[in-house]
Amino acid sequence: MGSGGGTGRTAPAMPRGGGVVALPKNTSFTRDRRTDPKGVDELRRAVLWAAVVSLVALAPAAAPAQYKPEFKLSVVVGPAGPWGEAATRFSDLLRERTHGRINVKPYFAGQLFAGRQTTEFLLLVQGVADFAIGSTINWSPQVKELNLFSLPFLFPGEKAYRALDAVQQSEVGRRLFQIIESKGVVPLAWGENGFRQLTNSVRPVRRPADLQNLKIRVVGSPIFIDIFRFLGANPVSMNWAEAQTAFAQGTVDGQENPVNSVIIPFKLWTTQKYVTVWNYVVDPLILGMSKQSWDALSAQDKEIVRRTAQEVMARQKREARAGLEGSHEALETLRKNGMEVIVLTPEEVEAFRQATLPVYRKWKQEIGRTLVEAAEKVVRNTR
Ligand code: X2X
Repeated sequence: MGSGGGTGRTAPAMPRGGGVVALPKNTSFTRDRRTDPKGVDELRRAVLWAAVVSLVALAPAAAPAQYKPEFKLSVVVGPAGPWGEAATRFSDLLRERTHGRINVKPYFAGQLFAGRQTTEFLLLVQGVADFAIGSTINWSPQVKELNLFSLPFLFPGEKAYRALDAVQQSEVGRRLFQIIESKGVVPLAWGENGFRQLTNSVRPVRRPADLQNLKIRVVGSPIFIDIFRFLGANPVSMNWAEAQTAFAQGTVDGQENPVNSVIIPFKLWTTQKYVTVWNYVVDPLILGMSKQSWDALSAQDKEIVRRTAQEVMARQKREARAGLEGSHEALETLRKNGMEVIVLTPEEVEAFRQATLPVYRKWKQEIGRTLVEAAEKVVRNTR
């Protein structure tokens, strides 16, 4: 440090910025720092050096991992309902279990992707979002295999939920997770938006003919445009935030979304009179983490993140299905709020399935025959 001769000033122990860092006793400076700027440099260097030394000395006593102050969690919906509530629960639990090391903040209503919900996956890849509880529909433009769940009527009738779970737990589910991970997002757990049901403000829909010319808002994912075109409707793709304005202004006639996670929390009865329960596609959720953010975690924290994600999303799935799987209780809420609920019979469903077969065939190719056939086999073998 000091270099002999001069006034022999002892350096003060307080660095700029106020941290308390004691300099070694014998630290001295050779120039008067009031008159010699070089002395100031030396002092600064000494203070910095002392700061580094003392930080290193303190390190073992500090928290085992120091991460960024905030981890961002993207969600397309608001805080109400099973989907949004899972975001809050996951954030709270993770903060608690890591003693604040992983401080997650949920960004609801698509704040992080500024309305463009089909870009959520890219935000994760880039590390702009650290986490997302994302719909597989919103991620399907980047992960085309996720269109599997949007193949019309892949999960039929009574066994729909069991068949879905079986597919997710099978080689097909594992393959989908591998594909997602290879693109830069670590999938931690399956959740569920739910089976999507049709609502509209014009007339009850029981047959494909009833959909003729109805203007239906769909997500900006091309398979949905195909499905509704084949059914004779007039599909228009729109982000969820704008869609609600469109319902209120009556510029679209209808939409499709699950009961517990969207229709109820968004009170769609204020703009939509008729619901058709037809389970035409399912919309799983995935709680995923940006690979960049994941790689920065300690092994212990990775384990906590994974366990918490699985726990929270298992509950989320149960809540998304409550009163829908094996019963129709949840539909009562819709009736009570003035909606006319049309539950299609298996024969009525079959007419829609026939009408959408060309879409199924086309998208089976797009997604990949092998993967789709493996899923079909799991569905067939589900009792
Ligand atoms: O936009 C929708 O319809 C929603 C909320 O269900 C999705 O994010 C796919």
